[in-house]
Amino acid sequence: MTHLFDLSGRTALITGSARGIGFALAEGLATAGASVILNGTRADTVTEATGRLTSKGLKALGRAFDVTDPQAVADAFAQWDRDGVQIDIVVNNAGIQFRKPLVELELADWQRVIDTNLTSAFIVAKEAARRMIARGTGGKIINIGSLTSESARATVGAYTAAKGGIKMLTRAMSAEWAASDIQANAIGPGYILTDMNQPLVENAAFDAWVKSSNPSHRWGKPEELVGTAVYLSSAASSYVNGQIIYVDGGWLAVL
Ligand code: GCO
Repeated sequence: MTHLFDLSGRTALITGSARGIGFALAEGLATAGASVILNGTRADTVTEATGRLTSKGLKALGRAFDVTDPQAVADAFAQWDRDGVQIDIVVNNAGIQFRKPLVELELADWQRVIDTNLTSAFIVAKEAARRMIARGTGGKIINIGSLTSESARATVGAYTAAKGGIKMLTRAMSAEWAASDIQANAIGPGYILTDMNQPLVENAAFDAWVKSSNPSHRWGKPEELVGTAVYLSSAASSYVNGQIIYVDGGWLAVL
């Protein structure tokens, strides 16, 4: 039965994986047998993160490139083509947060959040899916959503719009790619203990709100997302398409 979740022989690209949720998912997929490719915008942090995985005997490579830049993404895939690296799994995790009321939000900041959190998923998945379809090998696309894929929170309007878009882009991908045996799904993390959320953790009122708003009465840990990522990356989810699985302590399930 465990072979269902075995990722041996698969290569997974995880965007935004030098830290936080992305790094935890890269480590988890590698532990499940995948060869992982870490990504970030800075070569030094990507190299450091990659080294943390290889020092544990895990199969990991790193490549720093800007996932919002179509040419940089095309160049990365072209290099993997030349190197004979076949990307079987893509985790579109790259994301930023920018907290400001909509009436004060500058267009440039709106665009930066949309580009990083939503458009990059389109750019990267398009390059991967074109190759998966041409090879006839199928594949896995896992987009990282959010509670804000479902419900809005004031002051994170651009992020909410992007994460809502992630849910529907995931369904659009499944509409077009399921026939090619590509399963496109999403994971919707709850409030997770990450660097991005550290200002919220340190805010006593916000911390109390998070703990009172989900029946588990606690923040989640990045490694608690790994099981769902392995499931959606594996043969165990071969007939699952267009879904978003919330890993949120039960937040969205209860009043
Ligand atoms: C915020 C947080 C959230 C979480 C997560 C919740 O400012 O409210 O950053 O956006 O990161 O997305 O699912």
